[in-house]
Amino acid sequence: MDQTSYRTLDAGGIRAFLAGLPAIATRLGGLAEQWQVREVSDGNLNNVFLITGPAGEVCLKQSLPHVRVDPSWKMPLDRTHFEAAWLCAIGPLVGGLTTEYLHFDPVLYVLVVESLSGHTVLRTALMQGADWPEVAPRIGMFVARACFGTSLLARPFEDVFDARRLFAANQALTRITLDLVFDDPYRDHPRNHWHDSALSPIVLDIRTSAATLLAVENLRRRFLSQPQALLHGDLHTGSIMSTADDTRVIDGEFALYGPIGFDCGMFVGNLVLHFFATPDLAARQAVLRDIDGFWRSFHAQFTALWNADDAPPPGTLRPLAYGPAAHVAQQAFMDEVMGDTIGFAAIEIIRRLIGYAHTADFDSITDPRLRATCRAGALAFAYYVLDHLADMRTIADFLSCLEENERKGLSIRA
Ligand code: SR1
Ligand code: MG
Repeated sequence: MDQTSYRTLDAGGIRAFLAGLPAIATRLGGLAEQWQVREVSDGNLNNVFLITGPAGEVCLKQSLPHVRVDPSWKMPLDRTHFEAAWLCAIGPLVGGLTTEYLHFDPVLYVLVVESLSGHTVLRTALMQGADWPEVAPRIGMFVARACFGTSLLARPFEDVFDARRLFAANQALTRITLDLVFDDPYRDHPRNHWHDSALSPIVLDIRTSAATLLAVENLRRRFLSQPQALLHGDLHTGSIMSTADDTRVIDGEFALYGPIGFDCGMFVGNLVLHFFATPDLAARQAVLRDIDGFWRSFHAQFTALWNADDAPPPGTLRPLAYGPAAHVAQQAFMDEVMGDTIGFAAIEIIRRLIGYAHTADFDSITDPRLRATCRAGALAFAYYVLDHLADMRTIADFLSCLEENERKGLSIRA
């Protein structure tokens, strides 16, 4: 393999690579030999490093030819290419709610971005008891701006179709989502696992409920056939880094054109996982507040952008009707996104409990019986939502159902 071919970089290789990028070398300052290279790989797929110099710090992410946590699971390298393209597409739209793009190398599949080492992964912060009421509304704003700005509502169809073609090639990661989120959990598959036998009867119920399976099929089809906007594609609480005052969405490697409610639902589903994993009443109330705050912020920002343009950019879909009819059509669209959000949230909860990729939320519960009860509560809630999806059309319905669970849960935990 010659020097122009892909190779997995170690600390020495990273120093040499960055030394060849004048803008980044200047940002780090000093000499390459002085730069500290620290591996911080945390996700399932890639190697991630923080590089610190006398003047500054950057974050470097490199695709591996396999899943990082399972080298036998081979994977094409192009995911950092799609993450770079996502970052360049949404960065100008979201007003500082993501990380700064610095460089992409198409041979090494290396992406260099601003370091966020002063921030904490939101899932970790929640598990540590952080209560940051502004974070969920910021994520609502992020999704609204990124989705509106990449949709037919803001751009000529020619631009949108070009972007759709680009991201339609992100097939390896879309396949992961299709299989791991929408398919494996609903049948026997060696990648599935769950820790507590208390979940087994609920898994059986899910897999034998016609209403639930039809809801999943419908959402699966919508995931692939409703290219409404450029999505993050994996917007769980591990894809968000935050402080109390500053929130950034990272890790857009799963980016694709899809239904806006998919990003909303992933975020809401992961908040619900935290709801069931925390023994603290105030923290559970904070989750209810955050889901409500997220949706209100998303809805307000998306409709404000939609209604703001007195003079829409040339080539975009100018309104043909104004007044009440237009309002009804807009409301119908937002309701559709809300219905998708609820369904995708339930699907995300299920796959995080019985599929391949679990989350750490429940690991902080030390009592095994309580941990099993909490996981079973989350799974039963998601099953209930999917089984009653036709009746659960609003975020208020969804929150009422969660509050009802809270009342029952109190007696279980006592
Ligand atoms: C093999 S990748 C498994 C999961 O990790 C990513 O973060 C996505 O959530 C994916 O489903
Ligand atoms: Mg990720």
